[in-house]
Amino acid sequence: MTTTLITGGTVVTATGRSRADVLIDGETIAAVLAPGSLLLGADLASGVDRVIDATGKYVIPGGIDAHTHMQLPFGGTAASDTFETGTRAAAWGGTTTIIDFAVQSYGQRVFDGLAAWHEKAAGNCAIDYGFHQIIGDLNADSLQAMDGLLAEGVSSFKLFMAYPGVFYSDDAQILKAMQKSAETGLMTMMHAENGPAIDVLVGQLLAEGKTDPYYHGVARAWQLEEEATHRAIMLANLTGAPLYVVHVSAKQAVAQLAAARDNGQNVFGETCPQYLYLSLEENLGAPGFEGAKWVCSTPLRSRAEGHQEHLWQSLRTNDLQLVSTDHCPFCMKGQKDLGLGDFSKIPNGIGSVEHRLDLLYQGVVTGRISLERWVEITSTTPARMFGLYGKKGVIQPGADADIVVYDPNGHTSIGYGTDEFGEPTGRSHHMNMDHSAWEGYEIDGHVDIVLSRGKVVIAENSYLGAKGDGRFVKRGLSQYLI
Ligand code: DUC
Ligand code: ZN
Ligand code: ZN
Repeated sequence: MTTTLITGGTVVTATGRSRADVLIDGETIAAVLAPGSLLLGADLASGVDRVIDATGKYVIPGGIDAHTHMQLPFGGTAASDTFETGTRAAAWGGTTTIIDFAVQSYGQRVFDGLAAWHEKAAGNCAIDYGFHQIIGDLNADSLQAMDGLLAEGVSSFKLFMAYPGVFYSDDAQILKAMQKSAETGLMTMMHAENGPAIDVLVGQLLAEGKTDPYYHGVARAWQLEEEATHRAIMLANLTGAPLYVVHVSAKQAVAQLAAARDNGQNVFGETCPQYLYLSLEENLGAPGFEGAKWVCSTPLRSRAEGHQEHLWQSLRTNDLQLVSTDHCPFCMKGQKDLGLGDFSKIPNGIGSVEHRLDLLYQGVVTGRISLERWVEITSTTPARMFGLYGKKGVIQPGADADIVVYDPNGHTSIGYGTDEFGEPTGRSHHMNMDHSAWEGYEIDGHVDIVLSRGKVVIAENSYLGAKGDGRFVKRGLSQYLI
């Protein structure tokens, strides 16, 4: 078994920072030692197989992205990252665990959907992975199957109040699923947008000739996010189900979550980097068909209305608990262009799995969140929220050695790699996309070294891992409930 000592760095956790050395034995953290500690001998460094010098750098628990969609069939095509390409890109960005959404499609049995997801991921991942279960056909058989999810290490399921005819659940179905959630302890995850109302607006806009990507954001109005969020909260209140609202983008939806939490309800919310940085005006409203790059649901919101700054503040005050990516990439050519002339046919999704840590670190640089909060919302809370804490999300003896050495003096230039004339831009990413939603973003920081269960998978700007390094992780019930 390889022993590794990470020395000279500042270990940052959700609760503080200190100079410390981290000793790794095989796949797990063996000790966190004060610098110069003689506890394990006077010259520990010469007794280990590998020493990593982290002087001047942060040593943080590996990122946990609790919301990804690798190779998801959606919108008449499939998300362009496979488990192989997407988890490798995640590793490049300091994420060492993803929780992807296994899909039960309409007409399919829940465990057949779950088995299909295992088949896609097994042997292909660069980092560890878990699954939530999408329930896309909530019938009596599905409700019964939900009793068996926890034993499979799947402790959360997602319902959709949007996408009628695809994943949609009506209020009666949601009520029944939430009763099951209250009974079993499984976390109900909710895509909270009023889908039937959105579909009416989509039809009206298209009939008026408003076909550009911008109108995707107009149709998916914040009122319809707020309304669905409120409805989900009230159904959770009635049933006692723990509720986690995914990809919150509207400040009014946050207010609903905050009020429910103040009321003592087990209600939680995530947001995503796109809602913190990007906007309806600048991105969805980009000239021509360019805005298609940023078509995702919930949609990007108006900057003039102040959603972005409100979301940052909500992360600071814990009205929102964590940041995931909702990584669901599609190429412009052959995928997003399915919606040329009809915004409703643009596959919904943005690729960010590689950039979450860097983009959120910019929040530290700009003073919007603390260093500790950065670790909390990108690793520790996702671990606690979804039953991984202790093994993941923390640097302590016995935890998996999923560790990132982050250089606050480093620099990261994000982009696709070539400009519109095919000339190299000097920027890069590793996701399987023909563009970047984050083109031109400059990050004051850099993911230097990434260890996944003790194995160095990223170092010196090289990928050193292999497909199949990542294992399925069984999750327990949420460790975040009040
Ligand atoms: N939203 C997206 O943007 N893509 C995948 C599914 C979803 O809910
Ligand atoms: Zn969703
Ligand atoms: Zn999603």
